[in-house]
Amino acid sequence: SVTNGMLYPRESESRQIQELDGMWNFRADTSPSRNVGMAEKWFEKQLAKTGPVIPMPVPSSFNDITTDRKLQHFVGWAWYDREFYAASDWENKRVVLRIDSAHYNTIVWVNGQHVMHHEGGHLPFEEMVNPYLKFGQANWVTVAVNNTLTPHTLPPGSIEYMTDKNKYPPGYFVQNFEFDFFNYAGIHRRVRLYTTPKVYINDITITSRFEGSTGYVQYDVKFGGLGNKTYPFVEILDRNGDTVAKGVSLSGTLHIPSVTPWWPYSMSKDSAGYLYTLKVTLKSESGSHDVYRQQFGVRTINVTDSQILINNKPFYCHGAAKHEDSDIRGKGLDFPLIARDFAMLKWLGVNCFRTSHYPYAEEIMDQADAQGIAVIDESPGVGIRSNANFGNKSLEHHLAVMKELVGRDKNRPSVILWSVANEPASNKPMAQHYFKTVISYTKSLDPSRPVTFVSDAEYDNDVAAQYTDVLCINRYYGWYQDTGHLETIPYQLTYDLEQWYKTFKKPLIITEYGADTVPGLHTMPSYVFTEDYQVDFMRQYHAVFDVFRKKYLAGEMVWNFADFMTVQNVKRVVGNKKGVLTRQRQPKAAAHVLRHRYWSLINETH
Ligand code: GCB
Repeated sequence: SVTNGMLYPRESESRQIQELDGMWNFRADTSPSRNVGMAEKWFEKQLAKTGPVIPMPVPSSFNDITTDRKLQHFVGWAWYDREFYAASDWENKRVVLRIDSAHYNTIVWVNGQHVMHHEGGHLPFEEMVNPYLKFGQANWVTVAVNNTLTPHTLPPGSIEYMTDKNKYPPGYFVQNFEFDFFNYAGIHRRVRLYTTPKVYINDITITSRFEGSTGYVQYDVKFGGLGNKTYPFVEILDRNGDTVAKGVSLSGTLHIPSVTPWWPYSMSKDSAGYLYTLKVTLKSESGSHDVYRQQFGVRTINVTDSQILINNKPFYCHGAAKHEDSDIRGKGLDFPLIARDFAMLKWLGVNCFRTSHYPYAEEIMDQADAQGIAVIDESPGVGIRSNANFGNKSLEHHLAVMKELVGRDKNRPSVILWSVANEPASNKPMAQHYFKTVISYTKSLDPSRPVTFVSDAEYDNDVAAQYTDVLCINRYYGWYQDTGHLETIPYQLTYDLEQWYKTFKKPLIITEYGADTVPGLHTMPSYVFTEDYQVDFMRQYHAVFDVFRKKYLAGEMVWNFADFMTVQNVKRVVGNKKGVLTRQRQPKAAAHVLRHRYWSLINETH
């Protein structure tokens, strides 16, 4: 049986890629019903023939590209289309259209014919398009993306119509949600066509461990296409491209003598981010070959009642929570931004980041693997707070999303922990069954990694933390509570850490602490919103962390790596300013404090 694997599109001697990134035609359906495009079937002809279009870059959020306030805050169907050619010699191949992510609900047509439908942003989807293509001719692809959030989407939200004619213009509505970042939308990541032979490698799963100096690599290859006889050949290549192990079956265990384990860069200077390649060659009965190269690392993750162990050594996470967010492109994939972020992560000495609050682009995850930075891989389960978010329909969707996420990232050595949600209402009784189910399902998908969710509840009312392997909690003492009173931080944080540990007996990570800081504001003594306050605030937390990291504190993660956009709100000055870097990725004063601390911790470890 073939369920679609989600192998990243990679070129090989048997696979070609055709990029569809660039300027697409774009039209937002701003009609009062928000549904004229669907009713008029805009996909049946080229978009420019249905009405006015503007050029829109792919990948990018559409919100901040133009000067149009309506488009910035648009909620509804956004339509994209463009032309492309399908080479005539592709007829004998399998041609797949892959969208790495689009937010939120997406329908795709090729030459006016329905190809696929996907619910959920932040994760890839694809379909074989041979039946819809005109080979050796021009084709066109239409993508309609709707960013409307409902109580059952992840993240959830709702639309509220304001009908008081004395207060609001006709048709006025607001989109409500309980998460603190701008609901950017559009085709956020790359769009590609790729080809494979008709009998093809559909999925590869790799897990690893080592004993002494020998690495054991368990692999499982799934193939797709007609015929049931295949002749597989697998080999493991080291970093230099030398073959270190071979096999001739679809699944098995290969041995690597004198293996080099994958380490975070904070734990090893020489083998940080060491990646092997599993080269899979699949010969079919008809003689065609498919070749795919899957990178992986050899490493283990274990959790005791007070520590996270990587390769049996304690790992202390000194990290940051991030966002996919920047000027103009919003959540759109951007290579210069990725490179800059990793340069700044290393400059800061960050050895671990959380993909708050949704799965990040595969190109980002590739860098974490290769540069040796650990990742807490989070699902888009953020803002699950109202009763309507805990029903069966929501739960089913959450499980489906976890399956897509684990399917996409399962082979990544950087991923040390799955986070199924951020700050759900885990103090509500209904959260117990919901998270018990999501966490145990995630463990069944991937028994090799610990699972958590991030809590903002209290040690004495959280009903879901008991199901996690690692406790993750967000705390804002001296910010949202006792604002400006730095002297309360050590008392409240110490008491809290002690109580959580006493209650659950699990390693603990403070996954968020932070203070909004407008760059350039200074006062002495420090005052909230100044750079000086962010520095003083962080020093209070760090003193407590230093006591507890010798016990059961397994990590500290500042909120946030960089400033990011939010909805307009009286608590937010053009977005959330808790970054230690500005949105343009330049340091505030606190960044220097963090850098000093994190690099001392690294030097302690080395
Ligand atoms: C939190 C949320 C995060 C917010 C942050 C804040 O607890 O997890 O998404 O941005 O607080 O700054 O309020």
